[in-house]
Amino acid sequence: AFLLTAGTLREQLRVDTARRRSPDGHKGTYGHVLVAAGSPRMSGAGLLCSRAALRAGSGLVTWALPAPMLPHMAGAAPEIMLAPAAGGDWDVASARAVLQLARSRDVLAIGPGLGRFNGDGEWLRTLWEGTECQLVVDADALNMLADCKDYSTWNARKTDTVLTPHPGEMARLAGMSTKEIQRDRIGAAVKYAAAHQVTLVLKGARTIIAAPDGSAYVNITGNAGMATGGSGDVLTGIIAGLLAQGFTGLQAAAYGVYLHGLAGDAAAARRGNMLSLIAGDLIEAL
Ligand code: NPW
Ligand code: AMP
Ligand code: MG
Repeated sequence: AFLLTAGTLREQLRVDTARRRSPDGHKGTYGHVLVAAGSPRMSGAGLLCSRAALRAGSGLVTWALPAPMLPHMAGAAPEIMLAPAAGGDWDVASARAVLQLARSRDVLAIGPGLGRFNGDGEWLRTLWEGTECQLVVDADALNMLADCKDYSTWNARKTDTVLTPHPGEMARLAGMSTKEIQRDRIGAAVKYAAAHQVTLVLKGARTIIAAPDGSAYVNITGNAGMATGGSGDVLTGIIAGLLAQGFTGLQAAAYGVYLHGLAGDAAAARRGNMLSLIAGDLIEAL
């Protein structure tokens, strides 16, 4: 595995870390992210994810959410467009609505704060197989995936897929214990990414980014202040926002993890301590 530094990003991963907005670019130039996340008790996860996608530079962000949440979220972040995707709470039928919304978007990010519901495995399969968007799968959507034991037989995705498990989610995906995952983080990430042809981000101190081709990177930015509710939801939005601007799955995952950690370091420095860092600070520090 390689250490993930600015040099590695530029030279090995071909990420132009100095790139600027083109002077005549418009919001359509920088991609459109659709976020399907949040539920009544975890609305913040969807909001953090959507705001992070905007701060990472996506031209437009639409947040698909259950209709009853819409009046409460309107005004929470005026830059984000809201799209009702379910009549009540999330249900299996809402997959069709999300799929339809995704048709005119570039990236689909699913999972933060979604919760679980009847038929959620079918919900996930409909989006996994049906969308041509680049896909970021996090949180509850990872738990759905872990419960879909036949998912290796699903139609292969045509665009890049990024999975962002923390060690607990990784343990569920791999059918191992959290302790076993932590004992060999690089091995677990590399094996899973190659077997399922996805880019896998195994989070936690020293996040691992593993590519479908078997290569892997170890991130060294970030600090323990980021061990706070919602910081993973922010990472999902950052990676989605980078994908929208044309980065590949591996580039967006590696650059996103690196920037997420740098934002955490900057936010802790600005605050004077890491203990009081909260997830929203990461977004402001981007
Ligand atoms: P243990 O105890 O060590 O075996 P869950 P969640 C493990 C939403 N949120 N190193 C650890 O397992 C999310 O988006 C909403 C080692 C831990 O007990 C999800 O939808 C918020 N182990 C939902 O909540 C803010 C680690 O995993 C277990 C580890 C549930 O997500 C908060 C917990 O994982 C949250 O983001 C590490 N670094 N990290 C909102 N404001 O709306 C995790 N583990 O059971 O998957 O629960 O991650 O809290
Ligand atoms: P989640 O558990 O999904 O909210 O994700 C937590 C995020 O915070 C991930 O990006 C982790 O890598 C990051 N994080 C948590 N604890 C630490 C730590 N001790 N050092 C660095 N990053 C951390
Ligand atoms: Mg999380």
